Amino acid sequence: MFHMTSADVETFHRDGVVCLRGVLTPAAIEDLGDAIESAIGAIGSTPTGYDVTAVADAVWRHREMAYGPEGANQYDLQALADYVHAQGAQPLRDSDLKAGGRFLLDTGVWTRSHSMRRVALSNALAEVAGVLLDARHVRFYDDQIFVKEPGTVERTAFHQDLGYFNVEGDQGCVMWIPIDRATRATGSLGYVRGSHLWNATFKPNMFTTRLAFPGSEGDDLPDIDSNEADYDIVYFDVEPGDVVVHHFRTVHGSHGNASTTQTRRAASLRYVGENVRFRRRPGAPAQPHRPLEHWADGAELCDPWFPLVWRRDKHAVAAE
Ligand SMILES: O=C(O)CCC(=O)C(=O)O
Repeated sequence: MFHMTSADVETFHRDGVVCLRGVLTPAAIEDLGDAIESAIGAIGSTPTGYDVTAVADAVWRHREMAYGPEGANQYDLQALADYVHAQGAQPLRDSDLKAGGRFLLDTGVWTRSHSMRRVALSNALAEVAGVLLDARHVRFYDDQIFVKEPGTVERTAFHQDLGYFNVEGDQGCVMWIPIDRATRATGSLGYVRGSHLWNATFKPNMFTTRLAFPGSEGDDLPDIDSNEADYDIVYFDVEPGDVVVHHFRTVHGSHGNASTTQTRRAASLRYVGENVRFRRRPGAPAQPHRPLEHWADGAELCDPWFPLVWRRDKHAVAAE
């Protein structure tokens, strides 16, 4: 079982991010690989799976194209495209790369995949969250998977995760878990050290452009993407098995994938402590994979949609 040191905890509190090496077992890496591959295979037939590259091409290159995919309904892509054009927003691309790869994402894969559930609800990761968040208990909030194929030019605009989540509070972390080797040039995440302490909640942006979602609330994030040198940004060279944990207020983003052979696949798992409450955030992405319409602001997350995965007194509990 992975042993976290007090230096790891201190780094997380100071920087808002810590890279933990060799956390996952080979079986867990294989489970994540299976979950990611089946999510990729299902893009176009689930409510939350998107080929971001195809959408970006439709928005900025071929305006007459239909905004697919057919089966996804998390975003009203036509309305977003109209908003992007009305605002004159530009795509965020690594223009020096030879294009060819796709940026793919999906959300809530754990609701469909046993393999994802095995990893996301495991004691190993839940305990890491519990210790870093100094929590009495930990609930799993949700997941996303992010894939950048070789030659993906789309960057992930710098952003803060809290603005995308329907919660309020401070006890939250996100584990970015690559199952392929990655560096800054091939899409490893960059984190602005200390940004979790900026005392701001930023508007969620659309990832492929810096533009915030229409109607979203919060502060405007400065243009970090064009001015990386002005910020203290750390990129980790990662290997399968590593887990990079950031506070859900830490600002982060990634470049495209300059590799010509190596895909960059990652799962992003989100955990919250007992102080976090439900809060419907205007402009945050819809949640078609789970029924949250009737939730009231301020409600505790005591519900199987936010499985209890760890308790300090018991160390581990079976998921509710
Ligand atoms: O993998 C990416 O490019 C984005 C991941 C991300 O923003 C996250 O896990 O919060």
